[in-house]
Amino acid sequence: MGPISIRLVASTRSVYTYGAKRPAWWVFVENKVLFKRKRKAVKGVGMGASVSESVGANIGRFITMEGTEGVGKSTNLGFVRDWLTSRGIHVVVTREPGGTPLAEEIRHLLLSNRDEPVFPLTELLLIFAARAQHLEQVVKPALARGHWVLCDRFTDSTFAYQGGGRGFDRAQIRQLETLVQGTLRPDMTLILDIDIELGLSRARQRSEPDRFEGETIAFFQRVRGVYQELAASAPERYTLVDAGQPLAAVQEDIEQVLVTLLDGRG
Ligand code: T5A
Repeated sequence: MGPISIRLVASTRSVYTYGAKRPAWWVFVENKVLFKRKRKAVKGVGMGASVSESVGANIGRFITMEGTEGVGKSTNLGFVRDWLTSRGIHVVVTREPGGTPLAEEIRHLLLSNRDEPVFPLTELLLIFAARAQHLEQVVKPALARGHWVLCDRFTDSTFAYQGGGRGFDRAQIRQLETLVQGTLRPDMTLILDIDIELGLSRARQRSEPDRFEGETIAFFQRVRGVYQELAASAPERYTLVDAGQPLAAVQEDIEQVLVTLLDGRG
């Protein structure tokens, strides 16, 4: 049997929202809460906290799932959630754009087909607006509680779709990333990789094309190209999984990544 992990975690005020009662500190043994002490939060504290203030409280793990259309993110997110949960890890599953009522409204604005053209800058800013809300309300509080956050798409989608697809300069996206996230980045990102036409055909079998799914094959090839570049640029953070395989084989590959991640946790 390997060493047992014990962690004492103190909260900062910035993780509290809505004046609810929240634990002030926790003792984790093997990622399960053994003991927690509660205190009453001050009403409204945390609503305006900056990302950088909360980064110090990032004690859970932040895992993101990425890929082009119909690649199987939602399907495999459920697999990852069940796999982690069965090992006693508290998992919060969420998505982008979306994850809070306001951010879901922005998602609806972004995905619906409309007659008025949506300018690339409008799209980019809406995505980061939704992200700012989602981070403050869901992601940072969950991480600070020691929960693992499993997010269907995050800022790598912005680099891939708005950067690769729409042609935005990567440096401009990085500026917004820093403004909205501070230093917060996912701990691990699974990029599901698939032939574009195969993915689109899977997505179209499931539902009517949304505003993004109406884009050209060339657009999605650029998106895929950025994902492949990201994976090659930082193998310690990204794993590229061949999502064109039968589902069982895809999930075997994902399981290998999760085993490695759990082996390496502090
Ligand atoms: N966006 C998002 C940006 O442009 N910038 C950003 O910063 C962000 C955050 C969001 C859109 O917003 C854009 C990108 C997106 O276009 P979305 O719903 O998150 O949209 O993304 P989609 O790719 O449209 O999600 P889908 O729900 O269509 O696809 P999934 O979740 O990847 O696929 P899933 O799991 O639903 O699977 C699709 C079908 O394939 C089957 C499933 O059963 C399902 O029927 N399937 C398989 N079949 C055979 N073999 C396998 N291995 C299979 N895996 C899944």
